[in-house]
Amino acid sequence: MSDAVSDVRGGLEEARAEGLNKIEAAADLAALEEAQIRVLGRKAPLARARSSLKDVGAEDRKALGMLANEVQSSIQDALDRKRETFEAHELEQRWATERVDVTLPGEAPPVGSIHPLTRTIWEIVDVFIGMGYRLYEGPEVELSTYSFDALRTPKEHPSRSPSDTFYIEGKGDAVGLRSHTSPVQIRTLETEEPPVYGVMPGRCYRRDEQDATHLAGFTQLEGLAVDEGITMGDLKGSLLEFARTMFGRDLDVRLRPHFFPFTEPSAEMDVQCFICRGDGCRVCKQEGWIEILGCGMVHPFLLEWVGWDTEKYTGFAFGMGVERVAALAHGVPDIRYFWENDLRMLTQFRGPA
Ligand code: 2NL
Repeated sequence: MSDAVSDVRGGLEEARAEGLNKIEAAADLAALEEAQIRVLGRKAPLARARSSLKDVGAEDRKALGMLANEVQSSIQDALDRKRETFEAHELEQRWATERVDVTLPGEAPPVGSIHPLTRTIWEIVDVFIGMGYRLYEGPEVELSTYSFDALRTPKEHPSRSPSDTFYIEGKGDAVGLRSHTSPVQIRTLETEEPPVYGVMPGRCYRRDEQDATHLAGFTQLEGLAVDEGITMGDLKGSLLEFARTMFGRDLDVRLRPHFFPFTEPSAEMDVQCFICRGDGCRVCKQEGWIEILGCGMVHPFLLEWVGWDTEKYTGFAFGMGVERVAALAHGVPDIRYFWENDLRMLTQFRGPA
């Protein structure tokens, strides 16, 4: 055997041994990719041994060529097997670390809830919608014409003074923040045709010193029924129905004479104490009764002001503080709690809307 033949054969066997060693030594996929270049690349021992095939005679070249191919495929097999081992291992690792238990409970996002004052408005409005009333709203910045003049409130009335009402700068006493929702009722009578049955909830503003029962920004809900032949009996029956739905089916109401410029006669309505049913307790301050709203028969002056026939039409109206009703219904001791945005307070009112 010529020297050239044994040189090529030796080179091929060396390339095989060195190749298999390098592959065996690779510790991970990256090292294996590198080893592949070094054992099968253009400058690898195998490639060099192949190029020396041209130095042997034609009679030996075929056998050595076959040997070269056999070395190449044994190296390729070793690479493939090693790569499969690494890939299987990597997959196992991912199964272990990336496994997701889809049966675990999810992380619930924080859920909001309807503000107790909004909910109280909805409840009150619902009672009157059930009796055929419609919902009306109006501006919070209001003309004194609608806030006071149309409502029989004389120029010198204390509620009109700038120490009681917020006025808009540059408008004198002509435009201010409404101090009640009555102007919405006037606007409604002005734009609707008789009869009118309406409830008017909304924000109102007064320059009050704030305490447990007074806020400078608060919520009122007024109601109005004007039709042919409306009497004080309709007033009492309708407001009794409201009080019973809101505070308890078996409770009674009573009317005490009072004064409002826009109603005549006027009254304040009390509901029997829903805690002690009249015996006297801490909630009703030993009275047995709890004041819940003001009401009366619409003064003919107002109907005349909007041009309605006062011989044909009469009506009753009422107004209540929503904070007060909500505080009574839920045992909240201080109406400022409704406006502090303290979730410890507000989340207690969570429930179906
Ligand atoms: C109260 C008393 C009241 C009215 C509001 C009213 C409105 C018109 C005509 C007649 Cl357009 N009346 N509103 C009537 C009586 C009482 O509110 O204590 N509110 C918190």
